[in-house]
Amino acid sequence: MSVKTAEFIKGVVGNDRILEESKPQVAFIGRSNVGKSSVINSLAGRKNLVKSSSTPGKTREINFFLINKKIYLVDLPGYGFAKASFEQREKIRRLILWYLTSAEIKNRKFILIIDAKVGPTKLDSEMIDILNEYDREFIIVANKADKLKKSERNKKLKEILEKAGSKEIIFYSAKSGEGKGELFSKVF
Ligand SMILES: Nc1nc2c(ncn2[C@@H]2O[C@H](COP(=O)(O)OP(=O)(O)OP(=O)(O)O)[C@@H](O)[C@H]2O)c(=O)[nH]1
Ligand SMILES: [Mg+2]
Repeated sequence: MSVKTAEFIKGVVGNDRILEESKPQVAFIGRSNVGKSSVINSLAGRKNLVKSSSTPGKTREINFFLINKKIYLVDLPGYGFAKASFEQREKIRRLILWYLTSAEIKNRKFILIIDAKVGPTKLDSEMIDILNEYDREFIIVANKADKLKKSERNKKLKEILEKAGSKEIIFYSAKSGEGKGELFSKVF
């Protein structure tokens, strides 16, 4: 498959008919600033389909992007943005949990993005627990792998596997394009 069309459809903060559509949804979830928007752009082969920014915490809605008129890539707001107020963080946390636990969406999988260098944080581990609890299908993507020395890889991989359980991990770099083919084939 190749990406022929990629378009922003809408941002939602609660119930919406888009959730009940039968098209598959692939949702990107992860800490603020981990590179969710950049990963979506790199997969779609578009520089600015999703706004990525050096100011974290910009995305506050659940944004839907339609690829080739048949599959949604879903950009969730990032959790754990330290500079946001408690209320703002709670609001985002509730929104993520609402989407994650929502039963209407039938055909859906999750791409959990973590920072390859930092490894899974406490909040990432919590998210993994919730995904497992609700029996959601997910893949872990370790983004910003370009920041990792080759010699650090195995150690990091072991650390991530330990904390995440025996899940599949893809080392990825939205910057260099590493891992793109592998993730692409899982998403589409
Ligand atoms: N070195 C490196 N930097 C990256 C990579 N992916 C993203 N970044 C940078 O990380 C910053 C955050 O990227 P975003 O894609 O906006 O992150 P996000 O997860 O969507 O952030 P929020 O929407 O705020 O939650 C930007 O400055 C990107 O340029 C990567 O693979 N390697
Ligand atoms: Mg973003």
